[in-house]
Amino acid sequence: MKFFLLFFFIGFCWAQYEPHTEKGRTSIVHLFEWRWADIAKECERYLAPNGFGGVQVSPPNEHLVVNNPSRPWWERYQPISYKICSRSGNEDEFKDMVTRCNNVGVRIYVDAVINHMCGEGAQAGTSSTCGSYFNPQTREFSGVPYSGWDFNDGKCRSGSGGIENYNDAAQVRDCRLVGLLDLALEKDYVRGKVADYMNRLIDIGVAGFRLDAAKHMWPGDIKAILYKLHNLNTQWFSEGSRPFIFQEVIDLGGEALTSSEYFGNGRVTEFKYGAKLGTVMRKWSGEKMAYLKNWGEGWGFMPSDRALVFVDNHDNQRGHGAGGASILTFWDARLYKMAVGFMLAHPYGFTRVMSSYHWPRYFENGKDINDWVGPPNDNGATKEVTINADTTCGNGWVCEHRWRQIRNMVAFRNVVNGQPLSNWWDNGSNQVAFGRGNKGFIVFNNDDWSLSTTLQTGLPAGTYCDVISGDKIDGYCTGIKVYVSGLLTEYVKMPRSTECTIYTGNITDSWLKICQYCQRSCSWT
Ligand code: AAO
Repeated sequence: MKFFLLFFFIGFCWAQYEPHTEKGRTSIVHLFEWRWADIAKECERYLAPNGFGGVQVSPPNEHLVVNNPSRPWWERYQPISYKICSRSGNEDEFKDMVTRCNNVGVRIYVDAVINHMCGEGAQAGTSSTCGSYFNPQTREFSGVPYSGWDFNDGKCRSGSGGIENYNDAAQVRDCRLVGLLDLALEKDYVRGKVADYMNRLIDIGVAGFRLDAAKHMWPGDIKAILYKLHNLNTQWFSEGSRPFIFQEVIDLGGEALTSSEYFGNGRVTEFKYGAKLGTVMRKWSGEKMAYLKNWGEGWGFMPSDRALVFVDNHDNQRGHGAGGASILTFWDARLYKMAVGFMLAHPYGFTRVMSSYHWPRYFENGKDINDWVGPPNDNGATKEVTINADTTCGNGWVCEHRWRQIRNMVAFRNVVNGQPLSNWWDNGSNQVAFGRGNKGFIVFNNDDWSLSTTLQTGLPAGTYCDVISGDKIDGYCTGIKVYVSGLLTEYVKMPRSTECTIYTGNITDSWLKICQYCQRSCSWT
């Protein structure tokens, strides 16, 4: 009994599930490969005014510079040291970003690559973003420093030294993932170096971490590192706040490891979410939207309060990682907007929106041969994210988070936060609708015929603005206006394969919140 209580106490103390977003902000966005200077500006000019809670940033530490192929995005997942010195900018620029984003209430979450250093085959030298000497063959990383003592070479039990069998838990944790030199995280010295790095970031003001390749680390080793972490910076966070932790564990079932082993440390990425939602929206394997009625735990997902969810991520949008061809991305814009809209309207999980750049996708034998292509750049230097007159991004940046439907659904999620899913309706096929208490209502039509029906919304009577088809600007609705009488929506008519969202247009608390973000007047009724 005593043992049980002690265990429970430790787990409770250190597990960190709370993202520390500003009150009323419920989603984060991954600004994949953005420069710190651009993220700082985006926090001020766009993310804060539109109610985004935070940003997942690409790994900020010194990393390998790969020239063959030329500067792939994945070079950032090959650490050379923990100096804050990456393709996105230097330490001063990083600090400036964290300060400016925090000052407008937008949090920064760092992608922490702590399972490994660079690949075993990299050439010894100084070809890295900060020029620290390293030698993968002798395991010397002078910028940390690490030496041969600090890696798992002696511990790995596979023939090749690499992970050969995902059904062998020890191999997955102790051997090299795609040849990446596997750190001995059971060593106090290594834990200390990793914790020093994370603590420097915490002291600068970050709110938490994505733990890259968490599946390849023993949960107990992660916990030991988390123990060493500082509380968040009290300039922006309340006394005693622990960093938000979400661990990248790919668990689609059928392997030795499960996500639940990591719940004691924090949240975990739910990869089934995007894989299944993509299958439903594409209507593969006989799936249809009507089946989404019990979406969430009912579909075999982890508990909602442990899940970090997303439609696509930087790996599976280009065929890396897991999920396969069902994953929806900006390349399938119409279905993608519906899927992201569904995710943001549905109460399950903590939501992350993806924001990408264009690359010359080209399939050969079912594989994108350009899956390595890095961010828009001039001779390797990442290009600025420019903003066009119509608020879209230039210079090759996609900026899905600026797409009207996605941006407005981020606001919708904030407004309906805490409200239960209610008034589910479906036609037995791919037309579905549901509300979130009396705050908002959404309708999807992914059938090949139009939708025309009367729905119970749960909303107070009034005129509502559909924020999928338009915006509410200065009290004027540029989208479809929807009239709700009593507790019934009188009329919903939608062309095939569209969606529309309705939320309260009366001057209520929830609407005022949105107005505050937009700094617009609220005279519309
Ligand atoms: C690069 C080169 C390599 C080279 C290496 C070292 O591409 O050829 O050997 O350098 O020189 C990224 C890139 C890698 C890149 C690496 C380092 O994706 O291509 O390697 O940077 O530059 C596993 C891990 C997961 C990982 C994912 C990519 O579990 O942690 O692979 N994601 C993170 C990052 C990612 C990064 C790293 C980790 C490394 O997000 O960007 O790599 O820091 C199964 C397993 C999964 C496993 C996948 C892929 O999934 O379950 O755990 O993910 O395989 O190996 C079905 C199954 C599903 C299965 C899937 C694929 O869907 O249901 O379970 O098939 O088989």
